[in-house]
Amino acid sequence: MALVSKGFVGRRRDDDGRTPPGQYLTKDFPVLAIGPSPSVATDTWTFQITTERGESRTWTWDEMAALPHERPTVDIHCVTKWSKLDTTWTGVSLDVLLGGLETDAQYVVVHGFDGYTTNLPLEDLLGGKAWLVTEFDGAPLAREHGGPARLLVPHLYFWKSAKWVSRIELTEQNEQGFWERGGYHDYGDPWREQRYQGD
Ligand SMILES: Nc1nc2c(c(=O)[nH]1)N[C@H]1C(S)=C(S)[C@@H](COP(=O)(O)O)O[C@H]1N2
Ligand SMILES: [Mo]
Repeated sequence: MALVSKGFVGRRRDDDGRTPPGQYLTKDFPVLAIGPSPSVATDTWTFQITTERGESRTWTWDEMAALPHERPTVDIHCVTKWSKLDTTWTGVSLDVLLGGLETDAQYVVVHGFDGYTTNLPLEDLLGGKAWLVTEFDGAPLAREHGGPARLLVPHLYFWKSAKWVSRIELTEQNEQGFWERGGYHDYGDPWREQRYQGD
């Protein structure tokens, strides 16, 4: 009698291989932050991009709202090991915000209104891979998740997606942010399990 175990052919997962190594899927949306959520009013909100040459661009809430928006549906992966599939956001592509900027910078430091910082290569904000988002699931982004506006960089661990985003600083050198100084990885690719420096 042939004994055929499904285990031999690999257990089929319902995620089609969309869960990076070491991650589990959740339907919840956990909240993680280094401190209390700052209160950021949209009537005084501004978002700024500064370059290594000392140039800057600033948008008010209404100016940001007037830009073309996209509605990406993406998977997100937190270094604390939860992943969430098919999350839908509304926001402005970083390609729009960075377009035509004169810079030789290869890195960015992203700043939040709570004093949070995180670093990544400039390239990872370009090419349809990153958004400044103001809605989750078709509703205004909740304050605990970074409302009124956060960065969304879903191809990297979620700590790179700065909540309450205030400024993106273009830098020539790689300058570490809050978690990166604390030992987390400078790049943070979930598919290569780049959780900590040296991974
Ligand atoms: N401004 C700011 N952004 C932040 C953080 C923070 O403390 N402050 N925490 C980061 C971390 S560690 C994670 S995992 C995600 C969590 O986002 P969530 O609370 O919406 O799940 O936000 C990231 N962005
Ligand atoms: Mo995190």
